[in-house]
Amino acid sequence: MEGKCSNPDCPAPISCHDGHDNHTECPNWVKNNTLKTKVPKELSRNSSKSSQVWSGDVLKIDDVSQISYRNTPIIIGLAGKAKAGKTTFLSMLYTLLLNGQEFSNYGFAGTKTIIGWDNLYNKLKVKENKVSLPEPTPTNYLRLLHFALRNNEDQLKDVLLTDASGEVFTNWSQNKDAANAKNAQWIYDRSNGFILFIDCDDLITRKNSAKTEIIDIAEMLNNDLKERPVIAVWSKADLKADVHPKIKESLQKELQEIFSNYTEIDISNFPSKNPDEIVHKNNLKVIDWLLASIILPSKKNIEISNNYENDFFLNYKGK
Ligand SMILES: Nc1nc2c(ncn2[C@@H]2O[C@H](COP(=O)(O)OP(=O)(O)OP(=O)(O)O)[C@@H](O)[C@H]2O)c(=O)[nH]1
Ligand SMILES: [Mg+2]
Repeated sequence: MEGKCSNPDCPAPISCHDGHDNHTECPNWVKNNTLKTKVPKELSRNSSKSSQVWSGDVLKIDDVSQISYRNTPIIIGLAGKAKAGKTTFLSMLYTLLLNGQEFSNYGFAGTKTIIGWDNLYNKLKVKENKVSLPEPTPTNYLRLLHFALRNNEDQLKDVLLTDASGEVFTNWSQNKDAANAKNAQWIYDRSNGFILFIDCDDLITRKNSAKTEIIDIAEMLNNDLKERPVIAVWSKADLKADVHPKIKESLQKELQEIFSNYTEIDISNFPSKNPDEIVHKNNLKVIDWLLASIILPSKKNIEISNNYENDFFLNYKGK
């Protein structure tokens, strides 16, 4: 098991400093390795309420402990205005995995939200340029979808992807403390990285007003971001050629100025050929980039160079 104990002198997970047979039962370990799930009252009253019993359905805020008991999950926050393509992105991710596509450094190792994924998959029916799509996410919803992923070193990573209504992000970008923005703030406080949705369709129809809304969300994201990575996705990129070049360039420039740990990519759910890079590859690359930015490779052993190469005594390191 991975993780680190809150007691700096403790070597757990190798063994427990306080003598517990199982280090995961030690309060010092739990303090560092259990996701804090302090829930605002209003959130737990609405549809985020958990059934506490594993059902395979999407997880609610109160259910996070079903995942966090084994290691601290990586939470990826999907941020963007209404109809920006957030839920469809999730549906497409699962559809691609079902069709045998893979993340670049991680193998799919299971999910606790199989019913939730299946519901999304069944709503996204791709038939030759015609896609039937999910309904708008209700404003009081905060769903979490889960993947367990395994890397080449056989380490398990739990990943949770958030799905909340775009309306709450627009409210949040105006006032992060607003009562109707709590789900967005929950996502902001807990996510390890973010996907910021840029809706090409909206940029075509609403032009600068659409751009301003994206910048507002970006600025609020940047408010207390620290080093957390952000990937901007130009969603509905099948339409990107019709976005006015000046809007495209200025938006790109402004986002680059706002964020430091940042990249961008085009994604779509409408393939115009088979395979179509922006559909079949880029949706997965979004997660690849975030995981690579969040999970930094473990530090190599420090190599100490010395100037005693010819001195056998000073070079002796024991056997
Ligand atoms: N052209 C185009 N339209 C798309 C694409 N993906 C989604 N759409 C359209 O965008 C609409 C909204 O997609 P959703 O995934 O529901 O958007 P959302 O961000 O989850 O919306 P909220 O839940 O309301 O916040 C869909 O109903 C489609 O009409 C795409 O790749 N290309
Ligand atoms: Mg949605």
